[in-house]
Amino acid sequence: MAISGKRLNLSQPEFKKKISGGNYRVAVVCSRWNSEITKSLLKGAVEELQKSNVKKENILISEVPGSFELPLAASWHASDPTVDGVICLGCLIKGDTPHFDYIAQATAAGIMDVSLQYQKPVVFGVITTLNIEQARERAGGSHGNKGVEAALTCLHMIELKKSI
Ligand code: RBF
Repeated sequence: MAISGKRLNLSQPEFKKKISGGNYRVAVVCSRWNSEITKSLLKGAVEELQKSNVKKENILISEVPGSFELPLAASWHASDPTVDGVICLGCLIKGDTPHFDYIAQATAAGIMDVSLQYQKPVVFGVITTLNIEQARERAGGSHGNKGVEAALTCLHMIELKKSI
């Protein structure tokens, strides 16, 4: 999708909104599978939170083995009343067997369930690509960094919730 001939990307100025996250507390759950990619997503997300003044001590980072474990760890954080939002980061790369579809579907549905159950933003920052090159392009390459976008989405949704 494109805006003015450019690819749609949530970290573009059109989508950026100045948010003062000084009092926000955000959990970031990051999958270790394809860690070359997920480390970049994590770096992007944490830097973006800090740019919006979220304090270091209010960024709670947890690691899980793979994307399939993201919803459970997200629910542990979301159940904490002091946590305003959760960011889930992972990277699923399509292989020769159908595992990709099962894991991607379960992860996406699980993350949405947690969000609705706890009435808090639980952001889907999981890259699902056909190969590692496409993943690199979305983890700090030509398509931006989806970790940055996940952080912006989380901040936006926390602010929206507080305003409603
Ligand atoms: N987890 C990911 O986050 N990304 C993957 O690309 C990925 N590929 C997997 C492929 C297979 C065949 C299996 C069995 C697991 C894979 N996982 C992957 C791990 C999965 O998310 C989970 O951690 C494990 O299945 C244990 O519950």
